[in-house]
Amino acid sequence: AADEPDQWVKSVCRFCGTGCGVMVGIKNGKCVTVKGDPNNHNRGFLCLKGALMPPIVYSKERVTRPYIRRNGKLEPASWDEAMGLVEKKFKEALAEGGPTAIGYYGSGQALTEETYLASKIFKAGLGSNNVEGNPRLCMASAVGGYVTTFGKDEPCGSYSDIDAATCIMIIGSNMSECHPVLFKRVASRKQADPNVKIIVIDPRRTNTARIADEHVSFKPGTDLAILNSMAWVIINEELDSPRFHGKYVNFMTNDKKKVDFDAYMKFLEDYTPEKVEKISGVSAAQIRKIAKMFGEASATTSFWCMGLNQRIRGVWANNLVSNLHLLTGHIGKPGATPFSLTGQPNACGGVRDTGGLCHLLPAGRLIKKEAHRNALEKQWGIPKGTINPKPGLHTIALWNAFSEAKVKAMFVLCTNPAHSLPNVNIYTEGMKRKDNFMVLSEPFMDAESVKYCDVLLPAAFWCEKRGTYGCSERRYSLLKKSTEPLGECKPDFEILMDFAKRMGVDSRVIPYENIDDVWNEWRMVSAATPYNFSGMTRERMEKASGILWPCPTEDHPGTKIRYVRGEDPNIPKDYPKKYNFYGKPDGRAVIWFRPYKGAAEEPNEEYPMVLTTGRVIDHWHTGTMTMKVPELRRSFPAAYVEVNIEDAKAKGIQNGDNVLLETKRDKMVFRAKVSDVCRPGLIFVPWYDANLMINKLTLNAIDKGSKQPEFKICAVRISKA
Ligand code: MGD
Ligand code: SF4
Repeated sequence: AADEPDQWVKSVCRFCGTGCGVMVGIKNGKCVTVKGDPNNHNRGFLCLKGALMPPIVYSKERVTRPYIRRNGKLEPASWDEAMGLVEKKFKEALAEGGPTAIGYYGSGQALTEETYLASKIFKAGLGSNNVEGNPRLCMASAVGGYVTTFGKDEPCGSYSDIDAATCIMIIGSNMSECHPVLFKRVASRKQADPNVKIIVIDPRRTNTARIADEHVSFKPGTDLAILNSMAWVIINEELDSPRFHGKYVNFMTNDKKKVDFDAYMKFLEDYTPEKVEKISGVSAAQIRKIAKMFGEASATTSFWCMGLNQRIRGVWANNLVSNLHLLTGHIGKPGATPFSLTGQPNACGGVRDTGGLCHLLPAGRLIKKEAHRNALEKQWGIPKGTINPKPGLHTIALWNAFSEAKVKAMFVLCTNPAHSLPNVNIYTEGMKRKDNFMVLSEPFMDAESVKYCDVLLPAAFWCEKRGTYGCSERRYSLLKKSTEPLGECKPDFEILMDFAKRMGVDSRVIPYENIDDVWNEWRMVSAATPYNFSGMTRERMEKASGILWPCPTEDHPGTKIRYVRGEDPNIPKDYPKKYNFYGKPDGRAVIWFRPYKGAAEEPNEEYPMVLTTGRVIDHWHTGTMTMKVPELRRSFPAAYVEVNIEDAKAKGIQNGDNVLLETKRDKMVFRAKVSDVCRPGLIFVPWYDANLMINKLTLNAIDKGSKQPEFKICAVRISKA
């Protein structure tokens, strides 16, 4: 047919952390269609977002040349003029304030190689550890949870656990809308075997909850108490596995004291189902029921996402899910694993693995550890002592410092902070200042951050460049370049290299001809660590539909289960025990005592309800991409507020009425959607709409450990507008 592509090029979906494989259909050098890759884990399925890419690539809002802001207006400029100004401003900031006066703010949607490169340029080339990115808003608590429990970041299992699980617990995740193709796999598992039990723990009765045997609706923020109570029931019903936890687990108090199992039982006495019913609003009978489901199953897998991560107790909530797996031994067997779902397509691969945060270095190394810095300096061939031993500023601290013009020059790439940061008015006010400077690499003119940047660089988009994404299950896949960049657009790799050269970065720090060189260096850098990407050569990646790390040799198939002898290549074949949590010095994972504590801003007399925010199925984050697709825009044209029927009745609110939302920070009017999705006392607003930015109302309180903001809970007042 006339519209048939003349070529199909293997790639990966641009959106969620499911990481579906796609085939990009090319005709006359243009991307004309997209279909699912039948050989990838998604088995050819895609959701609408993943399938409807062409109108995004060719949207009329594409930025196709550089711009400089002059007298308040963005005016076209040449690449040389734009990059010349970036160089001048960054050099001035360095001269005035030293390396802490500059910063990089990147993304879990940038390619792995791009984040590795940016982090290296700033940390090794310019002496600044102010390297952050939107994964701090997204997965930081999961990182904190894994590192404190297992000693190493990233999930232990893989998507194939879904097919073997007999109980699946989904907590703090609206998987059906946020990871639709993965949710399809869960629903298919349930359909094929109705004896498989599904538990959904969520204060909203989302579409995810509609396949649940038990939907647990609780007072927002009290899930920590529920998880502790499940542990209490599991022990009291003798559903725990002393053989497992006796051999492979340490029990640890909140202040890091090693104690015994009896002390844990004592700690849990505050969380009997009857006590937790009073805290959470969940009946003791339901807590007992789900705990038994979890413990009695032959293999339980738990999934969670932002509902646990975007909390001031995010790390603790993550620990508490892993506790249940370590208590019961539901770990390291097919179908049995704790599993955090990643929000973005490359938050794992790009940022966490390659160390694109202010306290990290590649492959799980830490800036504050001298041995880690020195090992990396040696591998990078740069003088010992080059890397600054002091971690940089985390995301909220970095943007606070930029707003106060203490950080003077910021490089923003592949993220839209003027829309996505919490309590965003503070930060957009800061971006307006004349005494700081922001350069933005962005493909779309209507992204909110474009309004505030001083230089705008036209970024090549998705199919216009080459590199890797690493999705939730540690699977890395290659995105091949399939079309030429529009106009004067350049891949972020080229933009970053140009920046580094202009800044006079030592050529030993950036010895790359092309993006494949960066990948090969990353393989080498990972090789001495449990990450080990050595076997993932570019030649292999060209053909394979993704490989799961660790993958130490070219004939290694990739690793589905970590920490188990015979599965994880980091454990010697003659290791005397079956499990080895090698991230911990004694090979034992940790069951943490994490008490329930309330949210940063509990409802009160003035603001008596709870506001929560999140995604809808058809939109991606700040909407810069999905709002360009007519079908997706039509299905969710504008943000709204979801109100429970009882609350609506009490306030005289009808479906479709305008409703005023007020928090301590700002107020805004939304259309009401009255339904039974939210529990009474809770309202939900999706955050994709640039015309109705809910982040003007949200709170920037952060988790003490992970520094991740509490997007999921703040106090709000609603009234008919
Ligand atoms: P995106 O819309 O994904 O949101 O926040 P952002 O990262 O700010 O922004 C990506 C930007 O990169 C877009 O403007 C897009 O057009 C641009 N882009 C696309 N491709 C490329 C490319 O190849 N190169 C370059 N240079 N640019 C590109 C996400 C953040 O938001 C995250 S990760 C989470 S988890 C938080 N979630 C959240 C929430 O749940 N509720 C609320 N209220 N706020 C939230 N904010 C957080
Ligand atoms: Fe893309 Fe996620 Fe949809 Fe898969 S489920 S097609 S990765 S948005």
